[in-house]
Amino acid sequence: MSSVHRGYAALGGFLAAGAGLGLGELTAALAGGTSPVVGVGTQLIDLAPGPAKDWAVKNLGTADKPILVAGVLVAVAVFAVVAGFLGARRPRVALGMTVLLGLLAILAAATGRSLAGNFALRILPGVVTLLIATFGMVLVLRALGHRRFGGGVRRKVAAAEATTEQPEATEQPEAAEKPDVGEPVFEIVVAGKPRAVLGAAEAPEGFDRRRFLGTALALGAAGAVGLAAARTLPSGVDEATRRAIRIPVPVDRAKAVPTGASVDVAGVSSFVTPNKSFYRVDTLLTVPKVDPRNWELRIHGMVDRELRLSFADLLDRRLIERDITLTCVSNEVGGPYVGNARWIGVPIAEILREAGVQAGADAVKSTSVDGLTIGTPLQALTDGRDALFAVGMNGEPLPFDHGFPVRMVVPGLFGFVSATKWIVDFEVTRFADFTAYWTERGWSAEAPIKTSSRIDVPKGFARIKAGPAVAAGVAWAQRRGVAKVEVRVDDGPWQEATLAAEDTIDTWRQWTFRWNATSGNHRLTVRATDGAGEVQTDESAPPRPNGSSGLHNTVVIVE
Ligand SMILES: Nc1nc2c(c(=O)[nH]1)N[C@H]1C(S)=C(S)[C@@H](COP(=O)(O)O)O[C@H]1N2
Ligand SMILES: [Mo]
Repeated sequence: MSSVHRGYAALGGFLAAGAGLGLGELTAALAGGTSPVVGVGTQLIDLAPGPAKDWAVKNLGTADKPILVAGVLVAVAVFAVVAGFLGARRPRVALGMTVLLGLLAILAAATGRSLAGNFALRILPGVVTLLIATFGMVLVLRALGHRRFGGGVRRKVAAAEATTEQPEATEQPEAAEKPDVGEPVFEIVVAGKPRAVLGAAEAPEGFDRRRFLGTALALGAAGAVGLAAARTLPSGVDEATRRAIRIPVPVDRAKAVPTGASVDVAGVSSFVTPNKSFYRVDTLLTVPKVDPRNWELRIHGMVDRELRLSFADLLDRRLIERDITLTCVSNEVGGPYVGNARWIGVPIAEILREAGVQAGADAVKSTSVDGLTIGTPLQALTDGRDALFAVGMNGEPLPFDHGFPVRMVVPGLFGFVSATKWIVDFEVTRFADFTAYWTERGWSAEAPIKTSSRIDVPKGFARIKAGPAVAAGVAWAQRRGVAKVEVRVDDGPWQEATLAAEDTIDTWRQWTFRWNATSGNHRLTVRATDGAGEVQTDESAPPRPNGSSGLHNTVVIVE
């Protein structure tokens, strides 16, 4: 068999899988259900061992998702090319591999995280992928000339008809047409139709270039059109709809941020983090665009009265506005996963009061639209802090990336145990009765924020001039507040930095430190003391299981 032939086969395998994937994605876009690519990718996220995920968060940041999607696509492409290539000689292997690919999509959809919902719809795109890819592969094998798949039949039947006058010619009519395989092709005749006995002896002597090109074109078009349409079809509500939503003015406004809360040093994190640069951490490959008109929050579990709140119901309630700093447990010492925003929302405590919490409950299990669960201590929602069902962020409806239309925000707890984005379900329960998504993966069930501080300027290995110099940064200890920040140069004594004005104990606080830089390399180290008098620990801990600790330092080159 020629390598040209194998090349066609490989291309055919690629196009068959592409057609399956394209139409599967299109089905997901049109009908709902789990997109094959997203379903498989999400399962990879959920099944990835903790260290792999930590590595991805640390080294890839937000780019981890496009990289994962690209990885899935490349893996599928390679697999399909190999399947097609093998199909040149071993059609059943090619077919088996193609079916496997479809089954993978179905399996991911069937077992992946999701809300209880329509199971058949969930796996439908995977089923479409399996059927189309398999059918496409059959067409490819047929064009390649595998007679079991109808290939070569045209010619064979024609040959059989043409040779009725000379029956002896049907013995091995293809032997002459077979350029590069010397073995004889064995043939059995069932009900008058010639069938090939598959095996190494069989060669696609009936390769039909015209049929192959037609098949390739059809499959390629199906794949390309399917993928393109799936990408461009609007999914959920659009940005204009989101922007057009008017959040009522809260009855209880946040007090103005004190002017002294922002220091005038270039490079320090702005006191309010703009939405577009606010860090984003979640496990979703595609950001949900939930339509607020269909959104509903179910409050149930250990409550006297189950509540169902629409988005309009929430906006009609008493809204409050608060500045709250959000922190991710995955943040390394000195890392970027912390941001401060002005939120508008409904106090969760008021809704819990209305529902009536029953004795014995100690937790809330909240679930997002994609089925991810987060566990939060009930106490943090009822002890008087401003735990919110947030609808607004920095003067606009929540951005899609940050949980539109509604998310939780709870001061003093890491995001993974409190800040459920795209929330749809809120169940009052007990920690003993469930395990939340991250807890299942080795993170703590409960995780208050650790007192932390960061040097923003100078950046590591910055070159500065000898003489009076300034360092600046932020420190945070939500719920406790920041009472003091100290900096030390090399192994010198701890010296008090100047604190910017405090907004609230739930927000971070900027600091500046003026020092006399002498030439040479110097290491600046920072530590904070919280409002309870607790000094930030210098003991290093990695993010897992309940947040990093240790002191941030920066080396500066003084010239
Ligand atoms: N639905 C959902 N909500 C989620 C997450 C998630 O993966 N899915 N991640 C949590 C984590 S770990 C953090 S730190 C915050 C981050 O919120 P942000 O992306 O708006 O900064 O959201 C939390 N809420
Ligand atoms: Mo997080």
